[in-house]
Amino acid sequence: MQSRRYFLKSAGIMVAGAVGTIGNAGCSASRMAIAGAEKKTKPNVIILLIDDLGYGDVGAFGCEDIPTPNMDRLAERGVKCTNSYVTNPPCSPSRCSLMMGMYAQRFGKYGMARGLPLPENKPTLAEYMRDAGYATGMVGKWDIGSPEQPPMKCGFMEVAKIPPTEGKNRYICINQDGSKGWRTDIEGDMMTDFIARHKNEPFFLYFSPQAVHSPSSEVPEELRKRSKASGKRRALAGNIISVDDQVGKLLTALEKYGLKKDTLIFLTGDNGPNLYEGGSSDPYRGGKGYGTQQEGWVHTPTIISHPGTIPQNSFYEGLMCTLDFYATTAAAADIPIPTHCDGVDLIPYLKRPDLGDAHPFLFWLNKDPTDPKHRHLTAVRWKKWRLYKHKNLGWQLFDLERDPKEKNDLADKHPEIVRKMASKHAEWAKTLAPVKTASANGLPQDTGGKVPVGYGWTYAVEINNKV
Ligand SMILES: [Ca+2]
Repeated sequence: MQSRRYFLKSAGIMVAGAVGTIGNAGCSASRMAIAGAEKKTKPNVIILLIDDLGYGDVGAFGCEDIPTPNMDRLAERGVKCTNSYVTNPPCSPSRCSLMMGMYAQRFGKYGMARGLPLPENKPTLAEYMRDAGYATGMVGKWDIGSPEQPPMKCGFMEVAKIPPTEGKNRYICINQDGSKGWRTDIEGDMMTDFIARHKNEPFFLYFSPQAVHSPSSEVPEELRKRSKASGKRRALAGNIISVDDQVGKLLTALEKYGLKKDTLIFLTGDNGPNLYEGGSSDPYRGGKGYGTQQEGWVHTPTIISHPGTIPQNSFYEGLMCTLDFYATTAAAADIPIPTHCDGVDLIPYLKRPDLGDAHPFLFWLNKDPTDPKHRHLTAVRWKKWRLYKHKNLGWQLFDLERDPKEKNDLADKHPEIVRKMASKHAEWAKTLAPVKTASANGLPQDTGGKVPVGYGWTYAVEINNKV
C-alpha cells in the first residue's frame, strides 16, 4: 500500500500542475516554482482550537462573569465571527473535519467513531502546509484518525509531548524536576517555544489544549478566584481564564518577535460548552451533554485576526464554519485550495462583510449507530433559519434572529422554507459516503492516533525514520 508520505509527493505535483487550469486568484505556476524564494512573505498561521469553549463564555461575545482580556484583545485586532459553526460535533469528528477541510461524512465519519482513519489519498492541512515549505507544529490534544495516524504522521513536524499527569488527573502534571505543573500553562509555554524557534521562517501552529474539557474540578483556587462566576461555573471559569492567559503569552511573543502583522490567527471552540460544567452558549441554548439538539452545541465563538490584511475591531455575521480554516490557510499561503475542500477562503468575506454568507447552507448529520442517541443530529442553517429534525416530531423551524433560544417552532407557518431547506439537506446527504463505524471496520473502538507522553518535543523525522 502506498504510504501517506509517498502519496503526498505525487499529490503535490498534481496540485502544482493543476494551478494553471483552475486559475486560483493570486496564485500562478511561476509563483509556485519560486515558493522557496518568497518564504518570508508568507504569513504564519496559528489555529487555537479550544475544547468545549462556549459562545457565552468569552468576553468579546458578551460573557460578563469570566474575564478574557487576551481573547478580547485578539478580537480587537481582528474580526469577531458571530455565525461560526462546527459542522461535525463533538471532539473527534470536529477535529478530523477541520484537519481535512471537509465534512467528515465524506469519509464515512458520522459521529465520534474514534479510531476511524483519515483518508490517505488527501493531504491534511498540516501535510499541505508542510509541503508548501512551512514549519508545522502541534501542541495539545489530537483525537484524530486511526491508531496509525498520530500527528507526527499527519504532517506535523514537531509535536509537543504531553507531560505525565499526577495519578488520574488530566491537568495536574508532574514536571521533569518532580514539581507539579498545570497542563494548560505547560501547553502555552510549548506554543511560545515553537514560535521562538521558528520566528524566522513561515510556520503553521495548531494549538489544541486539553482545556476547557472536563473535569474543571482540578482547577486551582488561584485561577477560580479571578472570575465573578459562581456555583459549578466558577471552576470552569478558572479553566477558561487559564486558556486566556496562554492567548496572552502568544500575543506577547508575536509582538516581541515583530510577527503581529505576519500572522493569521484563528480562535474557536471544537464544539459548544459542556453544560454539566456550567458552560454557556448564551444568547443561544444548548451545548454538550443534555443540549446537543440545540444551536449551542455547534455555534462557536470564533475570532480571526491578521492585522494589516483583514479589518480590526470588526465583525462578520455571515454563515461560516471550521471547514473554512483549511481553505483560508491555503489561500493566505498563496497555494491552491485542494479540490477536496468543502470550505472556502474567508478573507474576502472578512474584508467585505456585505458579501454575505460564506456558505449559503450549512448541514449537520450525526447518525453513527455506535453513538448514544442524544448525539444524533439532523439540521440545516440557511439565512436566519435553523431547521432541525426532532426524533419524534419531525422538522422544526426556528428564526434564530428573533428566537435564539429556539422556543417557537415556525414549521407550520413556513412550510415552503421547511421544504426548501429539507430538500437541500437531502441533496447534500446524497453526496456523502456510507456510514463507517470504528468497530464495524475491525478497528479498535474509541482509540486513535496518540501524542507521546513525556517532556519536550517529538520530531516527525525521528518517528518516520523508525518505520
Ligand atoms: Ca470537545
